[in-house]
Amino acid sequence: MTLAESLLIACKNYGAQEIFGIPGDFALPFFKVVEETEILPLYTLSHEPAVGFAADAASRLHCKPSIAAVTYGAGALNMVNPIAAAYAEKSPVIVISGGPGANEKTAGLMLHHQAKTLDSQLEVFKEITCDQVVLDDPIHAPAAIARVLANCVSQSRPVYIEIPRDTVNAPCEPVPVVNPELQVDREALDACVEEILKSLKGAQSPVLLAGVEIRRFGLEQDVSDLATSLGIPVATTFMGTGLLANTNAPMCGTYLGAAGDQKVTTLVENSDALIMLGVILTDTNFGVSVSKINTRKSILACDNRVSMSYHTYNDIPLRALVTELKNKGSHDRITVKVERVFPGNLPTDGQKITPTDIAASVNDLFREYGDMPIASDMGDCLFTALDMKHSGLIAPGYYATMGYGIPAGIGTQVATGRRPLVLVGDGAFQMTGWELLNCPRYGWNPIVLLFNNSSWGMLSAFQGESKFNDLIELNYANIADSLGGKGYRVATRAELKQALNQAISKRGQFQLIDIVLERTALSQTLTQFTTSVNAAKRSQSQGK
Ligand code: S1T
Ligand code: MG
Repeated sequence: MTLAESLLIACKNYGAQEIFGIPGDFALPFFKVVEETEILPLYTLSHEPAVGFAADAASRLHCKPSIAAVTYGAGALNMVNPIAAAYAEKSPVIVISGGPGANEKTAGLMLHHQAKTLDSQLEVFKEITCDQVVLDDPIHAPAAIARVLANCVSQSRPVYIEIPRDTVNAPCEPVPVVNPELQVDREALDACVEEILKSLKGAQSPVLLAGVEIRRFGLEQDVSDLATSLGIPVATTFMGTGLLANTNAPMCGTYLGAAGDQKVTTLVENSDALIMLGVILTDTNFGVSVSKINTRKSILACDNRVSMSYHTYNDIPLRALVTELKNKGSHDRITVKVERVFPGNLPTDGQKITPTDIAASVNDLFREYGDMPIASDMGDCLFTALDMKHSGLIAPGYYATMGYGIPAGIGTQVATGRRPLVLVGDGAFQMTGWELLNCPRYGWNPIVLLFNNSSWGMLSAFQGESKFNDLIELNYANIADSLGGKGYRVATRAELKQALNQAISKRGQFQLIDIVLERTALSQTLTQFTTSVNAAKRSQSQGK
C-alpha cells in the first residue's frame, strides 16, 4: 500500500465520503491516486474558496469529516478563509495539500508558490486547524495520520495534512483507527448530571437552547428526545438556525435577543434554568441580548466542558452528557408552547417583492412540494431565512463570511443527494456564484434564490450614507443560461410565484431566480438586528 492510499483509506475509515478539490503540480501525484483508486469520489470546482465551503457544508450534513484537497501555496492559501470559517463554526474539514519534496527543499532555490519560507503555509494553517502533520516520513505517517484524524472527529474542527509529492507513492502501513471519543470520567459525569437535574427540578421556566455542536456530533434526535422527555421548550441560537428541523422537538424558534421574536427572547432571557447544549458564546448569538443571559442560572455544555454557576466540569463530551440526562431525567412537565407563525399565502399580484415575500413564497413552496435543505450565504438572505419554515439550514451564522451559499448548496447535494434551495445576495453571488457552471458536469440542480438589491444591503443598513455600498444593476438570469442552467428575472410577487413553480418542476438543471429588490428593502429581522446593534454601540459609547 502507498502513503496516499493509506491516507485515503484512513480518511474513509474516519467518516469522509467525498473529496472536493483543485489540483496543481505539487498535488498532481496525489490527485492521480485519488482518481485511479476511486477510494473516495472526487469533485473538482473552479476556485479554492468554493472547495473549502463545499467541504464545510458536506461535513456539517454528514456530521463527519469531508475533504478539501488543494495544491501547495496558491491553492491552499486561497482556501484560508473557508477553513477559518470551518474552525470558527466547528466543521470537521480535512485539508489535504500537496507540497514540495525533500530534494526540492534542499535545492537552494526559492520554489514557485512559496511565500516567506517553505513552512509558511503550515504556520498559517496552524492558526485555523486543531492539528497538523507533514507526511515526509512514511514510517511514522500512520500514527500521525491517526492522531490528526481522531482530533478532527473528537474536536469537530478542521485539520491540516500536507503530503509532499515525493512521498505520495512511498510504501506505507495502514493507518490504525483509534477511538476518537474522549474517555469519560464517570464520577464527574454523574455529579454533573445530578446537579443539572436538581436545578431543573426546582425551575419554573426551564428552556433548552440548541447550538451547532448538537449537529456536529450527530445528536439532534437525542436532544429532541431529551427535550420531549423533560417537557422543556427548545430554542436555537442564530448559528443554530435549522437545527432539529427533522425531529419532533418542541421548537419555539430562534433566539436573537432584541432583534428576534420577542416571545422567544422573553422565554430565553427570563428562564430560571437555561440549558445551552452545544452553544458557542458568540456576538451573533448573544450580542443583541436585551438583558445579559444570567450565567448563574444557566448551564453551558460546549467544547467537552459543562459550566454552571461558578464551576466547570471538564472532559464531559456532549454525547455522554445528553445520553445520561436522557437516562436519568424525566418529568411530567407540560411543555411551554410558543407557536411560530411563518409568513405564507403570498398574493400573486403586481406588487414589488420584499424579503418577507420571498420567505412567504418559500413557505408556500414547501407546503405544496415538501421541504428542501437550505444553504444560505451571509447577507439579508440569512435573516430572511429565519422567517422560512423550520427546515434544515446551513449557513455561516457566526463567522459570517460571504461566498458560502452556492458552494454550500453543492456540498449539500453531494452529501445528502437532495436538491437544495440556495439563498444568496447579489454581492455574495459575485464572489462564488460562478461555481454553478460545475452543476451540469455532476448533475447538480440547486434552486437558487438571488436577493438582487444591487447593493451590499447589510452594510447599507449599518451605514446608509456610504455610496460605496451601491452595486451595479445586473441581470443575473441571463448569466444562468450560459452556465448551463435556467434563469428567471422576477420583479413582482406574481412573477416570483410563477418562477418558483416552474423551477421546482424542472429537475434536469440548476434554476436561478434573480429576484429584483429595492435597495432599501430589508427583512424585518435584519432591520431589528441593525437597530439593536447600533443601539448597543451607542450605549457602550455613552459608557452605560
Ligand atoms: N467579505 C466577505 C468574504 N464576507 C463578508 N461578510 C464581508 C466581506 C463583509 C460584508 C458583510 S454583509 C456584506 C459584506 C460585504 C454585504 C453583502 O451583500 P449581498 O451579498 O448583496 O447581501 P445583502 O445585500 O443582502 O446584504 C458582513 C456584515 O460582514
Ligand atoms: Mg445585495
